[in-house]
Amino acid sequence: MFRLSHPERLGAVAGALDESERVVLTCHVRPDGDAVGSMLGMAAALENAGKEVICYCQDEPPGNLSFLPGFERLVHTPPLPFPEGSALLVLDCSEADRIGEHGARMVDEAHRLIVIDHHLGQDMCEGSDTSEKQSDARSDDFCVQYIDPDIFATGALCFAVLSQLKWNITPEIATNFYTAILTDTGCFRHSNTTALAFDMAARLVEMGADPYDISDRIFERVPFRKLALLNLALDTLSLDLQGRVAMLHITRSMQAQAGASVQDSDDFVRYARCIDGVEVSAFIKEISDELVSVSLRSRSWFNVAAVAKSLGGGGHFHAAGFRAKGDAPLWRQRLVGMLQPIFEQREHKSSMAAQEAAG
Ligand SMILES: [Mn+2]
Repeated sequence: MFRLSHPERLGAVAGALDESERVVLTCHVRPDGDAVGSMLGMAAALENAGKEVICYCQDEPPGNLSFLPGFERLVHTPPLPFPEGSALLVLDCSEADRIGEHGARMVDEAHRLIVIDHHLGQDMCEGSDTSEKQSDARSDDFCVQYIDPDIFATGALCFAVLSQLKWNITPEIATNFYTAILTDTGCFRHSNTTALAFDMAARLVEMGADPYDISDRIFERVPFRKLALLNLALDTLSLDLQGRVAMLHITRSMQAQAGASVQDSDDFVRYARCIDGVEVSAFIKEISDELVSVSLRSRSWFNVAAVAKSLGGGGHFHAAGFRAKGDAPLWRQRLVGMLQPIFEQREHKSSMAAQEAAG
């Protein structure tokens, strides 16, 4: 139905799900629309196929996802000891540690491991073979995975798997997968948006997803306190390095003043990113007296994942982050210092290229 790379892996994952009678579904920590949508969509499909399901995610999802059909399925207590004979379906995540504190043990105790993801992570099948106890007891097909970093959302891979199985896509499932695709493509604005994203979205709308209602519930019901916090954060917005870098931050006292929750500022980095001429943007959030979390975004050529990685974090080329000791003023200064030589190097290279072309 959909043309995707690695059809053999898609087939293996579809087959493994079909064979499993009991499935524990899980995703990454601090779950987003793609993680939750994928999980709830797959849970409904598996249950409709007569299987027993448990949906576990360590952290509470953002409140604006609570309208998703089946949201009440989510449990935050780890299913341990792992239910006998159950498969573990890991969605939007391919590292045991990213599942959370209990991820490694769940992977260790699962009867079978099935991974569907689009992150560049570790090979979970390889990782799952390391303990000796397992290699004897577990067959070759203990772990099957379908990981495609070129695909915009895990929900899209799940949709492809269900299509392969020819399982019925109900309006509930369509709503969850549409949400996964909508949120992970940034409303079809991110660089990962392809014709397939629109194709799948159109099919999901035909199958019962309501695009107006979903957008309304996710993006147009912002609590007032969030805008109060944004108001304070925008006061800190500034440009550096000739307008190519934009930064903003929030302190703990700003959060207290606005009565805001930690999640209320999750997307603030985009207010720095959207400024004309800005290549790199940063949002610094003080999460305790000693600790900040930093979100980095870039527009075109700048690899923010490399910067984040050098500071113990990670992410994608255009979107990355890290946590570090210190406060917001310190990290604003430090980041400018780190970014400046990279911009200078780029300038140097392009002026050399221009000279060569001229001479
Ligand atoms: Mn995702």
